[in-house]
Amino acid sequence: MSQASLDWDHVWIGAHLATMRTGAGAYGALRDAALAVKGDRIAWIGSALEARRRLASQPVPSSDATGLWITPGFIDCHTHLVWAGSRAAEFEQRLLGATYEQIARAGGGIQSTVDATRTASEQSLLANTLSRARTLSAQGVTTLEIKSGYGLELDTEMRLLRVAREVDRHVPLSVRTTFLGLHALPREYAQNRREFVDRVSGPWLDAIVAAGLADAVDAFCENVGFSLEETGQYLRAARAHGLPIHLHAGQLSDMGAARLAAEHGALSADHLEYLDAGSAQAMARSGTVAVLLPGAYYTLRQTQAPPVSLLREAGVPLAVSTDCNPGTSPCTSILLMLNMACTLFRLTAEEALAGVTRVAAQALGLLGDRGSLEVGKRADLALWRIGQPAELCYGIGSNPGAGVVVGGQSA
Ligand code: DI6
Ligand code: FE
Repeated sequence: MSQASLDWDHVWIGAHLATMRTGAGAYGALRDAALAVKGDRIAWIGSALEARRRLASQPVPSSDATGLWITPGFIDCHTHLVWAGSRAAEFEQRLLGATYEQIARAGGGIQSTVDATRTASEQSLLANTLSRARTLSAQGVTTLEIKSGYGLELDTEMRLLRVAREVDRHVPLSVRTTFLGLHALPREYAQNRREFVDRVSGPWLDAIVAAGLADAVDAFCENVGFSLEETGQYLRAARAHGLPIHLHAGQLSDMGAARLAAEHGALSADHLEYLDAGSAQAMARSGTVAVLLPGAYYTLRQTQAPPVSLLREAGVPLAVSTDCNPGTSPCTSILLMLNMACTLFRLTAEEALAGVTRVAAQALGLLGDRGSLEVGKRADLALWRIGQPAELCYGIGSNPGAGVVVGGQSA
């Protein structure tokens, strides 16, 4: 044969691909297609016919994927996956009328999870976290961001980040870690906010960076969290270390946090129920992604949805994530988030799907490497038994997952 030898390790033949490439039509869809991998990269994308023609002369291990859809592996770009204990009692209090803010101010809320987490062993934290990560993996998640934030003392924060870093040794996905240093003011600093913020922004951050435990930072800039000034101090310290920034912004009130995120060139500003047009434009200028978290909106029974049309008009990319956490989004279903992003926030199905693939990759600073099916990108795939991509958003509680491929390997 004159044809150059096929440099493929494996090829999936016959599937429809939702490549999620921009400018390639709805969902970047390719029907009756084939996708080949070499090592951990996508090596070739083309028609099933062409793949079969090439294989006729040069056999390569292949899978018949006829009737399946393949999307980029899902990216859950905002989770607080490592915690101990349960907040079911708080859920019951809220059913009786207490608000999230009232519970937080009375020393419950995040502080109660901190109490349970500080006394939990690394082993039990890992077991809980792996169980959550496996549930996400079964729904097509191949990249998972995990924040710390339930330690609020250096040792425990480091333990949470170590557990997070351990997850991808046991579950087929890759993890990005975020040091959420300013999540809540722990009780022992109740009279000493200043000292806490100084420590988190100084020696704690230094130690976490030195140990290589964080890929990014985050803070809860909110009336029950930290002020603009406190958050700004922390973000400046993070930038001095060269760490990318995410920010919980505009979840319960508009304090100007999204604008602060934009000023610091943040990768993402997350939640954004409370956001004005000027801040949306600032985010667009700085290339900051809006991460929408319908699970928290739903759990807190909020009534003001993020201003999606403002964000669209400004040209801010929209990501979608679980926010998996024990207080406001005890949710390990990225598929349910797709549904809620559409039903509660009125995203189109294609926007929602982009929000857990291409745009979520951008929110983690990984767009050049993953988030769409393109030659050269990481071979992270999710396989689905569906007739059309919108079914991923339309179903409630079903899971049409037919497996994932992570770094070129079927899992
Ligand atoms: N916003 C949230 O929704 C979670 N953290 C945050 O900053 C809630 C965390 C919790 O209530 O445990
Ligand atoms: Fe969160």
